[in-house]
Amino acid sequence: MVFTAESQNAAVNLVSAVETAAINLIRTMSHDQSKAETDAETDSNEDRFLLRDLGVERRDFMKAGMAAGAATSLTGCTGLLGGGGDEQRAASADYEVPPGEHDDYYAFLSGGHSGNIRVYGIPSMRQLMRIPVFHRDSARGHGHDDKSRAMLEDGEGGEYTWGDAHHPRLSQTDGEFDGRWLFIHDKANTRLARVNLKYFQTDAITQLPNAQGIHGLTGWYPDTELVLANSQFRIPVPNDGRNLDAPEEYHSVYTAVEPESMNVEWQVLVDGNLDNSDSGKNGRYAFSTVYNSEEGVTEQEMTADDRDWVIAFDIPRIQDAVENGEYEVVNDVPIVDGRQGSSLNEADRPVTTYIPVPKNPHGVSVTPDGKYACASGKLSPTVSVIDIEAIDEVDDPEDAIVARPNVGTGPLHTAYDGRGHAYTTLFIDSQLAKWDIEEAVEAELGSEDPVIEKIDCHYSPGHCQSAQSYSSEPTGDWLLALNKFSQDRFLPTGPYHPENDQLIYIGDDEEGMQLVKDTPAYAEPHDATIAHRDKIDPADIWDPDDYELDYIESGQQNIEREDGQVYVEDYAIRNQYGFSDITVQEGDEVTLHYTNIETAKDISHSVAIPEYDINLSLAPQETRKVTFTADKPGVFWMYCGYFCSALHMEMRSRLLVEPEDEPEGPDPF
Ligand code: RUQ
Ligand code: CUA
Ligand code: CA
Repeated sequence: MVFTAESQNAAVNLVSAVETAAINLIRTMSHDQSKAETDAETDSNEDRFLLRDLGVERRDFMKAGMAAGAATSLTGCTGLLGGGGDEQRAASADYEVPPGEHDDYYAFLSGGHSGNIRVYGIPSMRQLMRIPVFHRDSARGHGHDDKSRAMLEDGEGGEYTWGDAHHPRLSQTDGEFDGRWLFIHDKANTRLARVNLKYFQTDAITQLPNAQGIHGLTGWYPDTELVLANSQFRIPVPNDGRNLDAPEEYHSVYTAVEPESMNVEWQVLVDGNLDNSDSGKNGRYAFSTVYNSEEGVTEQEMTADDRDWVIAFDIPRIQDAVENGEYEVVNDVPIVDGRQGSSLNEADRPVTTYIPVPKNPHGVSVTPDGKYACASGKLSPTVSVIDIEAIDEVDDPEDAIVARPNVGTGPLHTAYDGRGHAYTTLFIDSQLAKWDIEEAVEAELGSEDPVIEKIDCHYSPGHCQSAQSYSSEPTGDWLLALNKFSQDRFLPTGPYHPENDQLIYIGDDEEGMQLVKDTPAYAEPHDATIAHRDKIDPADIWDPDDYELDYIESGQQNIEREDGQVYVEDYAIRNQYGFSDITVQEGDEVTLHYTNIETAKDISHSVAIPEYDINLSLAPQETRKVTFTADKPGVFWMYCGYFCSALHMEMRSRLLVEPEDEPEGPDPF
């Protein structure tokens, strides 16, 4: 079954024409929303005629607005795409988790440009916790103690103040979530972070060289031997000022990081630029979509061609190349040439295989049985289904594509239920399409027949993620649609609207999909990983063996002074610190090294210092330290930020900073 442009059915062509018209239309008008709205109401615009001639209704025009991602024409769209209301409220009653009861699943949602991870319970959609990753967070003291501050400062740009976290991935052993780590990337400042799931705490951040705009992320499965990260933006390699305005000399790389050491092991240089990524299940291929095979720098250039690619990375073959010295070293990282013309791709077993797919694909995900990699079309209403085993057998990589169902407009991401169904978000249609994978393989390319059912989403879903879909054992009951717009779904909160994460029950094939809950989300979850609670085993309190700092017992408090350096060792317990005051001199470098010696769970304390911008947060049995310069003389009440007991308000001690020069003037009081 070879896919050609001609073999697309009429529906596909029609929608493609709509897309093209829509993109052209939005291009000319995206600067001027009121003009766009006016034109939507009149027939005076040339492109509008084109849309009408194609038999496209207003609804499609609204969809066209979504197609170009512009802020045009969104108002008015809600009435057309509507839904919600009483039926859903009735359905949700069946899925309430009563007060005091626990959820079945953890959902880890990325926080987008908030830079964090949010932990939800499913099906309640209660937000259980936030895990700060790429930004300072005072409640959890992230970026407020020496270790986490160093993590945030370690980047090439010094201390970055934010990150853009998209694709959370749990570590797996033998294809199953092992509850050890969660990995998340920072698109903004090109980093990879590791969250320790014993403590729900970020424990490592690595800057990735030779890359920019780290986007797609996956482990190399079944055992997460590597974490694999896509670079979306093409840049000169190295990016040191050379080839500034020579885009043909820019490159995108696929980066492999060893999860234990967080060491950058190798990179693969590719043609085009990488978007999303997923790994096969058997330790061989990993896949990335490429939407800019044109290697353009403008939107027009990036959408010029009819075809882009899915790249299949042969990881063992790449590792052979690294072992054989077939690389160039840039910024201490071996870079293997995986471009189409590379000599490494002449051999029988190429390092990279470029599989042509319709223009500008977005998500790619591998089915739970490891058989297929499904690339969502974005600008094509189809999903391209790659038979992973066939990649080694076919002469023409395009022949590895065994299905291409027409699922609807703007397909972005695909998740699975383990019963042979796939669920694809339709950004432009504001829907989720459920389709049958094997039926798609049987059907003609471009056929709508494999689509079983669609459900409205509110509005414009980006990712969808079903329970344990990324592992080889999806549970097939719950699915999250992470919608980019909430529009009219919640009480208005001013010009910034929350996103809307919708919980959909997918466990009953006969009844069909059921929308169960709307949940407003602070900008901006892109993706999620959902794991059964049995897969995650968090600690109640810290085990001091898990950190390097000394544990400070009650009675062991101590102050050392030497050459302008003051090292304080102290402890916190309800409702006091070991020292009721600490005296230092103006200009001293002060280190506070504190242990929370509580053994009861849920009793956290902190050491907050007014006007010194310090909040050392301490979970039970945790030890942390913070270093600062005592550059302001005076009295500073160190206090506990957690309401830890009835005498919490009394839990404070004094930092006395002796002035360098005697204060002048009489006491006014
Ligand atoms: S990618 S939906 Cu990072 Cu689709 Cu956001
Ligand atoms: Cu400790 Cu409040
Ligand atoms: Ca393209």
